[in-house]
Formats: sequence, structure tokens, C-alpha cells
Amino acid sequence: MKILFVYLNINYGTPYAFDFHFGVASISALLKSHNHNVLGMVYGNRTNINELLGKIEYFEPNIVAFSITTPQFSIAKEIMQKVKKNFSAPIIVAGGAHPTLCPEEVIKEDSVDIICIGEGEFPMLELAELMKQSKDCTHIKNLWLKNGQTVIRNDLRPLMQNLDSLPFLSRRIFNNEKTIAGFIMVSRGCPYSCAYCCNHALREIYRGCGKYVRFRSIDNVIAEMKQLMKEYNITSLYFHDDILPLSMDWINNLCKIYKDEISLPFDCHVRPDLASKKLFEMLKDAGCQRVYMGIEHGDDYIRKTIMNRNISRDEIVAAFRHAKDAGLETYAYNLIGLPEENLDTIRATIRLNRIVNPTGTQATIFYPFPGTCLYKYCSEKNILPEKWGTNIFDDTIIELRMLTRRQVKHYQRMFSFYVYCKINPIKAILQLPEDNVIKKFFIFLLGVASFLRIKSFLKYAGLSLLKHMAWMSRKGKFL
Ligand code: B12
Ligand code: SF4
Repeated sequence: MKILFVYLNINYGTPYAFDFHFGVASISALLKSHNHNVLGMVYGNRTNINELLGKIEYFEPNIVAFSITTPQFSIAKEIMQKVKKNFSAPIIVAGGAHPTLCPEEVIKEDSVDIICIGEGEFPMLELAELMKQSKDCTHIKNLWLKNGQTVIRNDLRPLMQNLDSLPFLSRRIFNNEKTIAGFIMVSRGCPYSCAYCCNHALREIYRGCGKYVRFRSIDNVIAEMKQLMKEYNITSLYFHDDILPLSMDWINNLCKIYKDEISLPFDCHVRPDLASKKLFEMLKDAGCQRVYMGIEHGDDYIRKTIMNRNISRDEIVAAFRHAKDAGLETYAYNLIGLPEENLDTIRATIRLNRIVNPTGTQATIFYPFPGTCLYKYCSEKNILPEKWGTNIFDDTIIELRMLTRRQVKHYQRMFSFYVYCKINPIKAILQLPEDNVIKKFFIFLLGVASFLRIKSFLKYAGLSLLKHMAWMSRKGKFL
């Protein structure tokens, strides 16, 4: 069978563009290992619908499969409609976070033939195999299919417990393997229940389907790393897992073997309340250069009660201190624009960032993902949007009682400037958005200063050379 995967990545642009999808690459690898013909396409800001239509015309896929997150869904609908209007042959499958969390909303789209809830590897393989043999596909677990006017809603299959049984990712699927070669995932799921994150909602969907948090074996992870070193000559690794050191035993073993057999610099995500001096020293010793940690919010009530993030200020401060003591760089994640947010609570987040003084920091704008506790909270307070926004760096989509849209946008853009302005003014200016006049002027001044330095150096070097030549000629050395 021929399958074209389309990963929707619109308005998730620079500087955070990431034109790769782990899930799609995993499904593709399994399909390829069963001799199906798979093609991938990233539908980004610069993609034109005609490019996609052209690809379908040329490749003639049996299935066009879209991977969709909630912020992409409104755009996805338009694109899928255009594909359906232009081609009657390929069936359209929608999978990913949004169809998993909001299946009824997605299946009711006329353009969508099938949706996949949850993990897509084996449902897609079964679909491709049965289609190839022209057999009935209506019973495939994890899939909802349309049969005339009715929708067949199949049950979920158990979560894959042995992640090692999957082939390594098909990294070439989007033709950008050089950029993403060092990106790796070694686990699935997270056991915590932060109210803004989809993990508790996904865990609820998978209730009764087996263990939600799963890790690959260390041998399997090391084998993939060795393959990446051989095939792509990678110079560093970035673990994209929600939290890498969830189990101390697992991370301990990984670090030991990693140090001996891989020994490349790497970055990973750590939850502050799991951090300790011992953990960071171990990570550093294995080659870790930077840890990403969520401060998330500086106001205790918002962090603990609204966000259900049961981590104290002291734990946050200690985690960053331990990381620095171990010689690691740190990067802080923060959220602004939460329900009950006001200027004082945003400032509390800025102040907490100043206290921990991370190497880098960013704030994104709260987005109420369906199925999460905070979505329900926003729904009860009647502050949900009528239309889904597309970007968590751009604008708030909920109505805030105590803040205007402009204020939220302003603090998102200027967040790292405010954090560093009292600690390191030069760094603060460099953190300003690219289009900021002060930043532009500062960079111009830096340019002038370095030009003058070069000029005075040249002048000095020229004068010294002349003096030296005069001395040499006085001594008759040129004769
Ligand atoms: C790593 C990660 C990223 C990485 C890489 C994402 C990527 N392109 O692969 C980066 C940093 C780039 C990223 C970006 C974003 N992410 Co993100 N990300 C994750 C994370 C932590 C893991 C995802 C992952 O790779 N899992 C492992 C793979 C194997 O599983 P998977 O992606 O879920 O795919 C499986 C199934 O979903 C399904 N599937 C997926 N696509 C398709 C398509 C078809 C056709 C089929 C049949 C099946 C299928 O099969 C796959 C294999 O089993 C999850 C959290 C989580 N625990 O899931 C959030 C998560 C997916 N991200 C999320 C969001 C919102 C975003 C961003 C909008 C903003 C942000 N938070 O930074 C952008 C959106 C980008 C976009 N274009 O939509 C949300 C999605 C919520 C929602 N309701 O849509 C999650 C759930 C986190 C959260 N907030 O709770 N993300
Ligand atoms: S710890 Fe991180 S990944 Fe886990 S539930 Fe909380 S926000 Fe989500």
C-alpha cells in the first residue's frame, strides 16, 4: 500500500520550528518494515496546498494520513476538505493528540474517513495489510471508521508494553534527517497530573489498557544511538521525553553504559522535585550539558491549586542550584495567561526566574487543551474561546478577567528580558524579540564598537609596522 503522511506544523514557526514527528516516524518505520511504500510531508507555514495536491497526484497514495494537535485542527479541517474535494480515491485518516482527545469532533468532519485513537503503529499496519488484501477493515482496534452514515467505534487495544519490539524511527521520512538526527525518545507517558498538560487526559483514555508510562530497554536505546552515530555522525543528543530520569535505577544504568559506549554531550528534561545533587552529578558525568526544567509559575496558589503542580518554591530553587553546582546549564519553562492570572502573578514568575537565574528561559501562553482539568475549569468559568488559536507563543485564547490580550502578549515576548534585566543587562537586551528597536540599536552599537576596535587595531598595527620598517631601514637591513 502507498501511504502519505502529512504532519501539520503551521504557525509553530521560527525560532521553534521542528519539522519532524516522532509518532509518524515510528508508524512509518513499522509500515516500511512490512514493505509498504511510505512518504512524509511537513505542512508548514510556507507550504502551499498545491504542493500537497501535487504530491498526491504524483504518488497516488491509497491513504493520506494526517497527524493533528489541537492548535492545528482548524487548519487541518480546511486542508483535508481540499484533499477530499480534489481526490476521491485515497482514504483520509486523522491521528495524533487531537483525534485521540476529541474523537467525536474529528470523525464528524465529512472529509475524514477514519480516525485513530492513541498509538497508531499496529492499527495502521493492520489497515494497510487488510486494504492490500481487499479485506474488511471495520473491526480494527483503535480505529473509528465510517460505514455510510454510521460510525463504527472500535475499542482500544492494550498499550504497547514492549517498546523494543518497534523498529527504530524512520528518520528520513521528512527529508530533513540531518537536523533531527540527534533527537531521541526513550519512553512514552508521564505519571504526573499537571492540570494544563494532556498526560492525565490521555491516561484516562487508556485506563484499563495497561501501564501508561513505559521505557525502552537500555540495550535498545544504546543500539539506536550507535546507529545514529554511524549513519549521521551525530555530535550530540537531545532526549525529547517528558521526563528522562523517572526511574533512578533506569537512569543510573543508562548513564553508566552511555558514558562508556556513547559519551556524546546531551540535553534532557527533568522535573524539579525529582532533582538532586546526586542525579545531576551523575548526568553531568555521563555527558549532560543542559537540563530543561519547568518552573511553570511563581505564584504558589496558581502553581499548586490551579495548575496542580505540586512542587514547592524551595524545591524549584534547590533543583536549579544543584544543576549549577554540578556544572550543568539550565533552561526554564514557564506559563503565563492562566485563569486567575494578573500582573502581580506574572511578576511573581519573573521574580522566581530571577532567583534561580537559569542559563535560558521562556514563557508560553496557557492553552486549554481538551480533556484536561484546566479545560474543564475554563469551561465552568465560561472563558473558553469560540475558535481554537494556532500558536502558544502568539496570543491568549481564553478571556482573562484581570489582564488584557495585549498585556499577555507583551509579557510573553518580553519575558526573558524582564528576567535578565536586573541580573545581566547585556544578556537581557539580547533576549529581546528580533524586531525590537532597542535590540536593533544595541546590535548596531556593537557593530560600530567592533568596527572601531578593528580600525584602531589596524591603525596601531600599521603604525607599528611603519616604525619597524623605519628602524630596519635605519639599521640598513633593507639594503
Ligand atoms: C516531544 C513532543 C513535542 C516535540 C516533538 C513533537 C513531534 N512533532 O513529534 C515538539 C517540542 C516539537 C513539540 C511541539 C508541540 N507540541 Co508537543 N509534545 C511532545 C510530547 C512530549 C511527546 C510526543 C511524542 O513524540 N510521543 C511519542 C510518539 C511516538 O507518540 P505520539 O506523538 O503521541 O504519536 C503516536 C500517536 O499519537 C499516534 N499518532 C500520531 N500522529 C498520528 C497520525 C496518524 C495518521 C495516526 C494513524 C496515528 C498518529 O500514533 C503515534 C505512534 O504511536 C507530547 C506529550 C506526550 N506525552 O504525548 C507533547 C504534545 C503532543 N505536544 C503538544 C503540543 C500542544 C505541542 C505544541 C502545540 C506546542 C508546545 N507544547 O510546544 C507543538 C505543536 C507542534 C505541531 N505541529 O502540532 C500537546 C498536544 C495537545 C493537543 N491536544 O494537541 C502534547 C500532548 C503535550 C501537552 N501539552 O500535553 N512537541
Ligand atoms: S510533569 Fe510535565 S509532562 Fe508530566 S504531567 Fe506535568 S507537565 Fe505533563
